[in-house]
Parts: sequence; structure tokens; C-alpha cells
Amino acid sequence: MTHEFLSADVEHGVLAITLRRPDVLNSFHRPMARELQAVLAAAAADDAVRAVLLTAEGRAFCAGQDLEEAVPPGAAALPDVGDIVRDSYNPIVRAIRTLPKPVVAGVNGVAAGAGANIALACDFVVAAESASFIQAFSKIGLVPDSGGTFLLPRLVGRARATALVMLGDRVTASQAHAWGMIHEVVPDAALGDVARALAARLAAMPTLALGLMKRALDASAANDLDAQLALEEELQRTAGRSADYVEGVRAFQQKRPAQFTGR
Ligand code: T3D
Repeated sequence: MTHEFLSADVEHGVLAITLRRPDVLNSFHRPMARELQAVLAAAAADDAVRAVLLTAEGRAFCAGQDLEEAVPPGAAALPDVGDIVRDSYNPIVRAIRTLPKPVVAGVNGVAAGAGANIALACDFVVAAESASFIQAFSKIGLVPDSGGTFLLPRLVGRARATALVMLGDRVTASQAHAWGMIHEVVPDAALGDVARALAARLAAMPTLALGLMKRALDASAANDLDAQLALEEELQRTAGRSADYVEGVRAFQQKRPAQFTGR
């Protein structure tokens, strides 16, 4: 598969996706959104992919919607912004959350608007010290999309989520970490190595079980305790039939490191 606005390479079980529109801070126009959707769909179907790393080229992670595309200067009519959300962002966020494999975001600079919320939709966010997160929507008269109103209250609580989305202030990586919004902050020069190492570590783990964990954690947002206990029972039954469960127990008994295959 060839791509114009991102690169996608699989190595040692890790699919590394790099957004490549640095001149416009990797903001999304429709072609880049479509390419990311296609790459994520292919990752779901490819057993060779056991973890995904999403990062970006240049000084920013992603500035959200390409505003030149959305409203070309001098355009006579406004776009149906709901259509853009439906066609570009909702499929990306759904693909990340339903991918039965862990996704790591390596946030190398500013992540704004949909760019911030796509990062937060990933299972792990590792950010460079100089990175920042901006719910930029209120600055242009829009509401948060790409799951922001779902994810933020769950990550940081309602009071902070309200301030983030209404005020639209820039949140530094260290503040985001202190609030529990992201997994880790690392020196800028270490971001690539740390994010890759995390993705590689996840890719060597029991992929099927990690995918089921993702399902269970996401379902917990809407389930009561009984429903969640029933779901855990079902998912544990599935995990218990996997080759990696057999391997994990054998490795424990034989006092050796487990060699998981992801199945
Ligand atoms: O259609 C819809 O709108 C619906 C979908 C909504 C989803 C969304 O994501 S809405 C939110 C859209 N994003 C924004 O509002 C963020 C806009 N960008 C910024 O506020 C700032 O660029 C940043 C705070 C992210 C970074 O600021 P700074 O000072 O580091 O960089 P800059 O100088 O503003 O930007 C550098 C270049 O990137 C500049 O181009 P130039 O002057 O060098 O030719 C700038 O125009 C361009 N750029 C940055 N963000 C966007 C963009 N071009 C198009 N779209 C962008 N979003």
C-alpha cells in the first residue's frame, strides 16, 4: 500500500505510522484521514501487526482539521462540518478503540483539536517534554469531537474537562501527565526510542489478551458491576483458550521467559 501523507512500516510486530504533513503541522485533510483509516483497517486484519505506534514528522503531532481545507479562503458556502467529523474523525477514533491490539501515541509536539483527541484515544500516550495539548475547538466556535467529550471527563474529571474544552488553553505535557491524561513524559531527544521500546514491548506480549483487556476497559464506562463481571467471565474464557495462555503457564512452570505469539 502506498501513501502520500503518512508512512506505515511494520518491524518486529510494530506498525509505525508517521503523519507527514509537517508544513501544516500534520493537520488532517480528507486524503490524510482516508490514508490513516486504511492503514488502521489493514492493521486489524494483519496478524503480523501486534502493536501500533502513531507519531508525526516535524515540530508538531497534529493540529487537527486542516482549516484551509474546511473553509477555503473566500469560499462562498460553509461546509457541513458534521460530515467532516463523520467521514474523517469518527472512523479513526472507532478504529483505534476497536483495534484488538495496543496503540501507542508518540506525541512529538503540539496536539490540537482532533489531533489532541486522536492521541488521547490511543491506549498509551508518551509525550515529549515540549509537547502540549490544546482543545482548540472553542477558539473557532466548534465543539470538541473525535471523542474528546467522552474521553476527557473520564481521564481528568469533569471540572478539568470543562476548563479544557471551554477555555481551550494549552496544557503542557507535564501538566497532562500530572492530571492523568497521558502515560509518560520524556525528554524530547528520548521520545522516539521510548515510544518505540514501549510499542515493541507490547508487540511481544499476548496480543489476544491485550485486545480483550482493551474491550473490557472500554466497556466499563457503560457497564454496572454485574455486567462487567459477566463480560470478564466471557473474555477470560476466550483468553483461556489461547495458545499464549498455554505458553504463559508452561513458561512459568519451567521457569523461563514466555515466548508469546499473539494467538
Ligand atoms: O471542519 C471542521 O473544522 C471539523 C473538524 C474539526 C476538528 C478539529 O480539529 S477543529 C480544530 C482545528 N485546529 C485548530 O483550530 C488549530 C489551529 N492551529 C493553531 O491554533 C496553531 O497552529 C497551533 C496552536 C496548533 C500551533 O501554533 P504555532 O504558533 O506553533 O504554529 P502556527 O504558526 O500557527 O502554524 C504553523 C503553520 O501551520 C502555519 O502555516 P504558515 O503560516 O507557516 O504557512 C499555520 O497556518 C499552519 N497550520 C497550523 N494549524 C493548521 C494549519 N493549517 C491548516 N489547518 C490547521 N489546523
